[in-house]
Amino acid sequence: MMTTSPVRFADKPAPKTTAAPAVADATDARWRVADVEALFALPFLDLMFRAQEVHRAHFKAGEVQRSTLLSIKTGGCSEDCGYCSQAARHHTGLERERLMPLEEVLEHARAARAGGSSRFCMGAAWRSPKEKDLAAVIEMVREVKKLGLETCVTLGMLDDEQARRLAEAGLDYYNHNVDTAPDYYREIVTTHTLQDRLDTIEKVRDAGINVCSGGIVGMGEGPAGRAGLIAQLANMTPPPESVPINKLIPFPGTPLAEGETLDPFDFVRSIAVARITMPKSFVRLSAGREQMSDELQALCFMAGANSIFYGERLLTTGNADTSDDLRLFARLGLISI
Ligand code: SAM
Ligand code: DTB
Ligand code: SF4
Repeated sequence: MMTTSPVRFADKPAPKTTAAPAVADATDARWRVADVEALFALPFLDLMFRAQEVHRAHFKAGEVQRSTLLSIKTGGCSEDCGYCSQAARHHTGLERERLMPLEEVLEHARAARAGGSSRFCMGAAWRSPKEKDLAAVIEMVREVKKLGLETCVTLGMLDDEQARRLAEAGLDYYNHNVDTAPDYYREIVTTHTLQDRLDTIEKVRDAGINVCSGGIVGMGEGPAGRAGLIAQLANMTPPPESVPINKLIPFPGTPLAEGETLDPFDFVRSIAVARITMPKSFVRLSAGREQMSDELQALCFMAGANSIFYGERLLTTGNADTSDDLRLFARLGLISI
């Protein structure tokens, strides 16, 4: 599977649309975890070069999609995801809230549209939605779509009928992350299984909704764990249209609050490997951006990230300031799409 791309030297400018063909055309091939680990082990500059080649063969370099996130139902979740501030059993000091009323959601959506976001993502801290709640979310999807925004929701596990109804409402994307490597999943979550997550992703796919699925790095998984996560996503047929790569935000009161910190270059490597193995997917530089320097974010864009969460908040914590983002886009000549 893994081939070495020819190294080009700087005496001649590289032709505009060259890619390492065996890698760029590997969309439908299976990635062995060992091959993905080998990508992680490449010297940083070689990895970045290959990621750039693949990125430029499939996307316009510098174009970055922006999604705005809103927590429509915060806290009090029955699940035990070790990273999450919203699990009822973790003592994070977060107040459990009720489902946000439609009009308040629409105010946020209008502001997101005015700010230039193209997609509005609504997140709820549920294991799975109850009937009354789903009906309310369906109404939100319909109304947000009328504003001309793409819609995404993340509501936990779905059954076939729920996925069908969301599709019928015109939902564009469903976010459901696999979060970590298969071998590591039970270290992080015990109240549901990875198979439960995969079943929901399949139902979403079958209903005709675009899949948004990614994971978190920096949970102590190590390079093998990161390779396992990315191989798992890349081997989906097809891979998710949207792949959020989150850097763990360590919340005091969660089991993962005190873990060792990730080398920032390993975060960049994760983006680059996602780009190489999922050439046609949007790779989103997701949680953790608030703590990243402009230079680190620039490396992530060079590694092939072409989507961000844009807006002052993620779900329960802050995001990079929009004014800083606009300045960074201008400094780097990035174009939002
Ligand atoms: N309850 C739904 C679910 O689990 O799919 C939706 C909300 S859940 C908070 C969405 C995703 O946010 C998780 O799958 C995880 O990838 C990400 N996330 C949550 N807490 C995080 C943290 N502390 N750091 C980084 N990413 C986090
Ligand atoms: C995703 O992969 N990241 C977003 C979104 N999907 C729902 C959530 C990030 C949450 C970060 C921690 C918080 O705000 O609670
Ligand atoms: Fe958090 Fe979602 Fe897990 Fe609930 S299911 S604890 S909201 S990540």
